[in-house]
Amino acid sequence: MKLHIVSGFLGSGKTTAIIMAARSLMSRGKTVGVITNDQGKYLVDTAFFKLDDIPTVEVTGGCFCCNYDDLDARLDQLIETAHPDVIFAESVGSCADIVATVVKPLMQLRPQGLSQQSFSVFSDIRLLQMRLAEEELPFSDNVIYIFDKQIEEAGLLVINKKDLIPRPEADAVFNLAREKFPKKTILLQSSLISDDIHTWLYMLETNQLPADESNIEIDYRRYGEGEAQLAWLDAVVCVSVPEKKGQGFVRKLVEQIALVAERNNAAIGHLKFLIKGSAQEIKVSIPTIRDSRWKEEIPFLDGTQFVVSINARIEMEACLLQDQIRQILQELTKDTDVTISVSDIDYFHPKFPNPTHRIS
Ligand SMILES: Nc1nc2c(ncn2[C@@H]2O[C@H](COP(=O)(O)OP(=O)(O)OP(=O)(O)O)[C@@H](O)[C@H]2O)c(=O)[nH]1
Ligand SMILES: [Mg+2]
Repeated sequence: MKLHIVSGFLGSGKTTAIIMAARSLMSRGKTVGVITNDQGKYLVDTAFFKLDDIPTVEVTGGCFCCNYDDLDARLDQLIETAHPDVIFAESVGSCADIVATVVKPLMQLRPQGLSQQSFSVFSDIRLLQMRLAEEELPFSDNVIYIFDKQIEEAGLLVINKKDLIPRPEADAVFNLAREKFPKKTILLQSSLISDDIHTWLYMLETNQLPADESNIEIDYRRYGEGEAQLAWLDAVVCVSVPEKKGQGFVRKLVEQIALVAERNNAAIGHLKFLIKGSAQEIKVSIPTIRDSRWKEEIPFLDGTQFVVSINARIEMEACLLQDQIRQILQELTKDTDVTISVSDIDYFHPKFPNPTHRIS
C-alpha cells in the first residue's frame, strides 16, 4: 500500500489533483482511498471525493500533526474497509512542519509499515509568482510565514495552475523557483491536464520524500499566530427556492459571501461550497486570487430544495464572519419565496498547533 501525502496552501489545488490522479489510477484497475483533513467539519472536500466514488475518511477538528493517532487509526480503517493500493492524504492548507510531525512518524512508528510513501507540496503559481518577485501577498506576515514554510519543506514542489498565466510567465516562475530551491524536484503543472497528472504520479511512484531529511526550522509562535489569524466557518444551510430559480440564488449566495471578504478588506484563503440538489451535486470554489469563472461552475439547477455546505477560510475575525454570513442569509430570504434554514454552523480560529510527535 502506497501513501502519498499532499500538502500546500489553502486553495492550491490539492483536491483537484488527487481526484484527477485517483481517476487515472482507478481507470487502470487500482483501488484508491483518500484521507481528508481539516480543522472544521462538514467538509466540502470529503463530499467531493465521495462524488467520484473514492472511499474517503476524515481527520477533522485539527491538522494531521495534532491528531496523529486519529490519522493512524483512519489509515487502518481505510486499509481494512477499502483495501486500497494507493492512499492520498490531503493535509489542511494552513498546516506546516509536516515532514517532522507526520511523514517521519508514519515512516518510523507504524509497526506494519508502508510499502511506499511520498510527500508533495502544492502552490498556486500566481501566489508563488508574487512571492518570488517579492510582491505583497494579500495575507498578514504570519500567514505568509506558513506559506513559506510549506514550500521550504517540500522535496517535491508542484507549481500548480500553470494554465492560469501565460506560458512564458509560467516558465519564468519555474526557472526562478529552480534557481531559488536547487535541492527540490519541481513540477510545473496544471491539474486539469491529464499528462501533467501522469507526470506527478510518476514522480510520486518514484518516491519523492523530502529532499532534505533534516527538519525545517520553524517558529511555532509565528506559525500558531498565523493560523489563529485565519477564520474558519463551516455551515450547512437548507434552501428552498421557486422552480428555475436555483442557479440565480446560488450565484447570488456565493457572490455575497465572497463580498464579505472584500468589504472587510480580508484575504480569502479558500471559500468552498457544495450544492446538493435532488439530481445534482456541484462544488464551487473561490480561492485567494479569484476570477469570474466560478459563475460558470454553477449550472442550471433542477428542483427547488438544496442543501448548501459552506467552508470559508478567510483572514478575519471569526465572530464577525459569522455575523455577516448570517446577515446575508437573512437578507436573501427577503427575496420572494425563498426560505433558508441554517441546520449547522461552526466558526472559530484554529487552536495553537501542538503536534503529537516531532521526529528530527
Ligand atoms: N485553472 C486551474 N484551476 C485549478 C487547478 N487546480 C485546481 N484548480 C482550481 O482551484 C480551486 C481550488 O482547488 P482545490 O483542489 O479545491 O484546492 P485545495 O488545495 O484542495 O484547497 P483546500 O483543500 O481548501 O486547501 C478550484 O476551483 C479548482 O478547480 C489547475 O491546475 N488549473
Ligand atoms: Mg482540498
